[in-house]
Amino acid sequence: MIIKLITNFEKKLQNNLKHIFCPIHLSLGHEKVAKDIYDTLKTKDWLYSYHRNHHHYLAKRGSEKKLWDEILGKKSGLNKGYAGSQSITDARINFHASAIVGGLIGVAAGTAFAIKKTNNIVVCCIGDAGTEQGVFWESLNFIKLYNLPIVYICENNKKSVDAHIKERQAVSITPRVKSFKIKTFKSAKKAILFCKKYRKPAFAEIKLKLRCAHINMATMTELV
Ligand SMILES: Cc1ncc(C[n+]2csc(CCOP(=O)(O)OP(=O)(O)O)c2C)c(N)n1
Ligand SMILES: [Mg+2]
Repeated sequence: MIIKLITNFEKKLQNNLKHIFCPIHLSLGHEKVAKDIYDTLKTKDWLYSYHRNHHHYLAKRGSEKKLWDEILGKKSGLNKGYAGSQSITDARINFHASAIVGGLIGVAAGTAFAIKKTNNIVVCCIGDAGTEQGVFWESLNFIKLYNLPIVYICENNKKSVDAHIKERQAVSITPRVKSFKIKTFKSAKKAILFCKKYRKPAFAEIKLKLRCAHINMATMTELV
């Protein structure tokens, strides 16, 4: 059901590109992570996302209508049409996304520190290129040191724009995360359930294939 909602939403965007003047990163192929988020996270749990975020937002039970209007730059949009697709925020459901690769990794760790004594957890989704930001490794040290209730989910589609992971990374991601003695998983759902039960940090690397272009963007000629 949620997977279908996401797939239909993204395909509808693909069919309306001529009305969209912000860059959009569709999540076709990434839906299974969204399903795990939908099945496990509560409204008060925190979800941080990145430029490819529509599936995360809809899985957090965000408003389909407000997201649609936002991407179309309307006043009725989630952030009054100012955020576009990439940097959306919905404080009502503790959801934030950023266009900056790795931009919210440290914020997520800080949030986990702040909410440690509540019953809620923090989930932070990143792409494989997110692990190439130094803040990711600094944050792993921090969350392990303070044993924080946070899950980093890496959606590894092996690509950073057009660069394949083999051209960018010398060593696989999960073994490096394991060296921090953080529990690692291949399933987002299992990682989230572990974090909820033991209130300890976890990491999940999900290998995916993106089933669309990296980005869709109206050309400058269409804009003028
Ligand atoms: C700090 C920073 N550097 C570069 C970019 C340009 N950029 C936008 S998307 C992207 C690729 C990101 O790849 P990944 O995190 O694996 O996510 P994917 O698009 O594959 O889902 C890059 C380099 C950016 N947005 N922010
Ligand atoms: Mg990628």
